[in-house]
Amino acid sequence: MKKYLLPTLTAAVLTACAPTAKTPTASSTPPATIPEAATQPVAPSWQEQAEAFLKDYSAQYQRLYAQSSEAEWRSNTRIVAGDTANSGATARANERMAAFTGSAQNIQRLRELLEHKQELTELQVKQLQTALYNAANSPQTIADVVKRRIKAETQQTEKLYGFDYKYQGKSVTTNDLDELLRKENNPLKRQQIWEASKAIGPTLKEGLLNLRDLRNQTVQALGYPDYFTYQASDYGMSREEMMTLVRRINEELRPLYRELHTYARYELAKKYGVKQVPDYLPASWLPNRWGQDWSAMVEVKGLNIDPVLAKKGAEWQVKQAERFYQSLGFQALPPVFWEKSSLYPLPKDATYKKNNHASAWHMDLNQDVRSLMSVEGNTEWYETTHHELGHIYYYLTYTNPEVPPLLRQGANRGYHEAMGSLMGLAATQKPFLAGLGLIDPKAKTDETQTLLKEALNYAVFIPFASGVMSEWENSFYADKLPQDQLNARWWALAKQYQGIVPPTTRGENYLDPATKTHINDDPAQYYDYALSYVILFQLHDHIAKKILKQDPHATNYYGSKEVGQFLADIMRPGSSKDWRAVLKEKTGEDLSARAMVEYFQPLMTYLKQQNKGRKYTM
Ligand code: X8Z
Ligand code: ZN
Repeated sequence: MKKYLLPTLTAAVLTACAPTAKTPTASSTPPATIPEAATQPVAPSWQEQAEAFLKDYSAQYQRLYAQSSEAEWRSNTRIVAGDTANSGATARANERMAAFTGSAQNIQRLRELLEHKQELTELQVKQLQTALYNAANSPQTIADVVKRRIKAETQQTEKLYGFDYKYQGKSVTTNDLDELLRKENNPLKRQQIWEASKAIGPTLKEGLLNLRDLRNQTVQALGYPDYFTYQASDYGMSREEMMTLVRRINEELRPLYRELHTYARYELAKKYGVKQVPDYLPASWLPNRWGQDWSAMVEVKGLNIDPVLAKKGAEWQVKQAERFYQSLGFQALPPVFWEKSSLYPLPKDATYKKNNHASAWHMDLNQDVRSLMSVEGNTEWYETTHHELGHIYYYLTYTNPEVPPLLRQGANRGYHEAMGSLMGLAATQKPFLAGLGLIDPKAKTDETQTLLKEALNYAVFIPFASGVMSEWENSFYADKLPQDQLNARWWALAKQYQGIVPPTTRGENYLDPATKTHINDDPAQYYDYALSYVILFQLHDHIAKKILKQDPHATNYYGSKEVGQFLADIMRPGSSKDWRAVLKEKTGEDLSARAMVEYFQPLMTYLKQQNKGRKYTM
């Protein structure tokens, strides 16, 4: 999903059209003298005042949001080296947005209205709080800092997605590198591929350090100590509470990870013909640039859909994902999605580049929904396509008259990430694939290997997301990690949480964390994905057992309107309902890794048996 630097107005614009100028404050400041014989107008109640403010505010917010999205879209889909037209237009649109959402008058009015919380409706309070939260991302009391930050973010995006990756002297895409890392068996070549994928790091260092300061300074103006704390507060949590939560999740998955880690070290050493099994996994051995997904290590006979996906092609995958959502009762994607999305890789001879990481956009907080992807026919993109459509259907479902524009968001950010990943999991289970005709339904398949492959995807992700990424960003933003320790800290965390080490020493001349796009353009939020996996297993457990009455390991959601209802009910209120209450109400549970741990429990016996006599190093 895409997150924006949010907005505000210049003083001139404010007086002309800001909602505050039109909102009477008669009840709090009565005129000193009341003209005789004048009929005393009834002062509007706080509820009426909030309503008037929010009506105006939301209309302007939505308009500026759409302009910002449109500019950002262009900046992310057409990256031309040396071009300044797009970045200039994007910076201006974002500055207008910032000038509005962070305006001193808006902030003052929001605070004033929130002082009368007791007299307002819950929906009003939630909107006002959201607007105040948004304001902290661009307070105009420090307009210059905000302006510099907007510029720096635009420049960082250009550097990040304009980078020309080279392998063996030729330009390659990140899709090419990912494919090579999944397939190459020669460890020396693997190391070169991995190193090629990290070459971008140093080019991002100066920009990232600058952004850290600007991001911290921005939110400090409204009283948040640092940018990490600011992002955690979106969940109604302190930084410490968030770190405690992600550490707990990591610990709950740790016994499984320890088995997977031991298993992978021995299996990969065998595969690459290395006699001495290493204590820690060389990063270049793994089929993913950051070691966040090892599922390509295992091929389950009878369940490998890569060949059929390659044959059917990229377009089919997007259409198929849509059909799956439709089968649950969601509507067809609107024409604008097909007309304006950027779904496939650019042609080889394109004179420009585009953002190479998948995202979904709610352009106008209304019906204009688009996705930016580089879909190819393979399992990874098959899942990612389902993931992105999850965002799109979330957007479309909470875009309804009951949900005001300011609350058109996930119950929390993790929910937004969970929906599509859940559908991605469902779309790879055997009964589903058989129903779709993607595999031979009569083929005998090994359930343990299937579960192992899933664990190498979902369980392996947790130490990366809740460990390495979250801890690093917490250090970076909140603890002001010194700039000569950025890479050292990254690899210390990778060793501690993932049991992964770099193939050769990686000094501070590299910046390996910056090769992860989120570090640059989705800052201090990566725990969203860890939480999303935890949530998705909770939802899946409920759907399988309570709705479908199927084994969670072998479900087929296809065509179940009841499953669609269940998901749509979670999506429909957006962020107008408390996220904890939603989970409790829909699953009967609080947020917990219980379902995820239980799902993989049958694998533990197998792994322990496989790992018998092997040396454990974590
Ligand atoms: O970044 C994403 C999505 C963004 S909408 C494609 N994901 C994480 C990642 O790629 O690192 C999905 C799961 C993990
Ligand atoms: Zn996403």
